Amino acid sequence: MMKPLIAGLGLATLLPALALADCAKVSQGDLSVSAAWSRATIGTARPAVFYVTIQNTGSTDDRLTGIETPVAGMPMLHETVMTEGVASMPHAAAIDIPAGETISLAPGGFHGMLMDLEAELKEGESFPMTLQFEKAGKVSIDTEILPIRAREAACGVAP
Ligand SMILES: [Cu+2]
Repeated sequence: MMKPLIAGLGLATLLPALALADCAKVSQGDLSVSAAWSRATIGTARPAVFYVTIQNTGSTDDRLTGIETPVAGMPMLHETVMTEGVASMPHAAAIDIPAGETISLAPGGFHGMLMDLEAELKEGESFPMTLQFEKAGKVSIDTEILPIRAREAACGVAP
């Protein structure tokens, strides 16, 4: 009878103090959205990036169809594709979030591209991002602005 309790607590309590802080997580319906991060920018001339992890714990596929944020006039979904050694970033109309899977928007793959920045993104600050899903609807999450050379989220994603 104690088993489920111990298993549930184990992950959180056994992590050493040095482990990364848990990412903020927003759940809605079958989806959990966490580890939203971006990079600081120099000025507003070039677009900023947006990365996030989306977990679908349900039995129905969903799709991320768009993103929206007050910090950018034209946020878009992109995919980084390598063709014969040359990287390009075609617009992604939607990103599949299959049932039972965890999809990450991460450097080198799918990402949000924040065009028409309203203001410089400053390291240590954060901004709201709203993700639009086909089935789960809109989910908003706070996006951490990491250093300009950051390669991954500054927090751990709970499984
Ligand atoms: Cu891009």
